[in-house]
Amino acid sequence: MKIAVVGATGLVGSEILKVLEERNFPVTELLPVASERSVGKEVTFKGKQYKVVGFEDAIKAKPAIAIFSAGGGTSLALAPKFAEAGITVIDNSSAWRMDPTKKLIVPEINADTLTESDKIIANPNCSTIQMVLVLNPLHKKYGVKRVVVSTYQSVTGTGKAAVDQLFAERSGDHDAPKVYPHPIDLNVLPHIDVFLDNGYTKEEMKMTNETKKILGDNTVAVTATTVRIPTMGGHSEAVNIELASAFDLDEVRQLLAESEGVVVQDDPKNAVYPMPLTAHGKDDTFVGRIRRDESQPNTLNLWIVADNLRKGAATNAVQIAEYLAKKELKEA
Ligand code: 2RA
Repeated sequence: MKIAVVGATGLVGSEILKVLEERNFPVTELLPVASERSVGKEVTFKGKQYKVVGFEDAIKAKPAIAIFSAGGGTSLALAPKFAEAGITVIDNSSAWRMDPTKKLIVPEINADTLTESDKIIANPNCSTIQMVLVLNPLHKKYGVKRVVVSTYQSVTGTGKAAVDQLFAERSGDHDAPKVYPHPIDLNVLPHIDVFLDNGYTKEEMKMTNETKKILGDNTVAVTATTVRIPTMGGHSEAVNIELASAFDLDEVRQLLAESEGVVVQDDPKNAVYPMPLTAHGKDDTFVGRIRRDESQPNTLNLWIVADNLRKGAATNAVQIAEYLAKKELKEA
C-alpha cells in the first residue's frame, strides 16, 4: 500500500515511521511529506533513505492513506485536499476531532464505526487515548458517572524544541530558546496548550470533550488538570472514577487485564506500578495503583501511563491504518 506520512520529520512523524516498520505494515511505497523547509531532506525507513516531498507532489502520487502529524493549521488547509483526491487522511492534530461529521477513533473502542466514506479520521489527543482505554471497559460494566483526572505530561508532547529546552536547562544553558513560559527542568507547569475563557486549558477541555465523543456518551462528566513535568518517556495520569454501580476490586483488575491494549502493573508492595521510564517505547497502556476511593461509594482511584508518542499518537494512527487495510476501507 502506498502511504504518506505528512510531517515526517517531526517527533511524531519519526515515531510513525518507526511504528510502521516495527508492525510490518504492508508499505509498497513510502512518501515522507513536509513543508517546503524540509523538502529534499531524507528520512530512513526499513534501512532505506527516502527524500521528503512537498504537499502537491504527495497528492499527485495518490497514496491510499496519509497519516498527518503537521499541526492543526496544516491539517485544516490540506486534509480536505487529500480527501478530495480520494486519499484517506488519519489526522493527529486537534483540527477535526470535535467536528460532528468526523469520527474520533481509538481502534480498541470504536474502529468498527468506520466506513469507506470516512475520508478524514481524527486521532484523539494523547492524554485522552490512554485514559479512555481504561474507562471504556469500566463504563461498559459499571457505568462511569464522573472522572477527576490530573496529568503529569512528558515534554515530548510539545515537540522537539521542548526536549531541547529541557536538556539545555539541564546542562546549565539558560539562554537557549524557550518554548514554555518558564523553566521546565526542576519545575512543574500547570499549563498545557492555551488558556480558555472558562479558566481551563485547551488540553483539559480536550480530555473532557473527546472522552464523551469516544465513549459515545455525553453523560460522562470529566474534569481535568493537565500538567507538564520534566520527563520524556510518557504521560502519567492520576484518575478518580465514580461508577454508577458497586464493584469488586479484583474483578476490576481482572477486567482491565483482559482489555485489549491495557496492561495491569499493580503490585505496589513490591514497587510495581506504571512509570514513564518503563512505558517508553511500548504500544500498550499501563494501569496500576488500583484502589478504592474510601471517601465516597462506588469510586476508584488508579494510575495510568502510556508513551504519548506511541499509543498517544503514532501507534493509534497506525492501528487505524491497519484497520482500514484489513477491512479494505480505502480507495487505492
Ligand atoms: C501535549 N497533548 O502533550 C499534547 C500533545 N498532543 O502537549
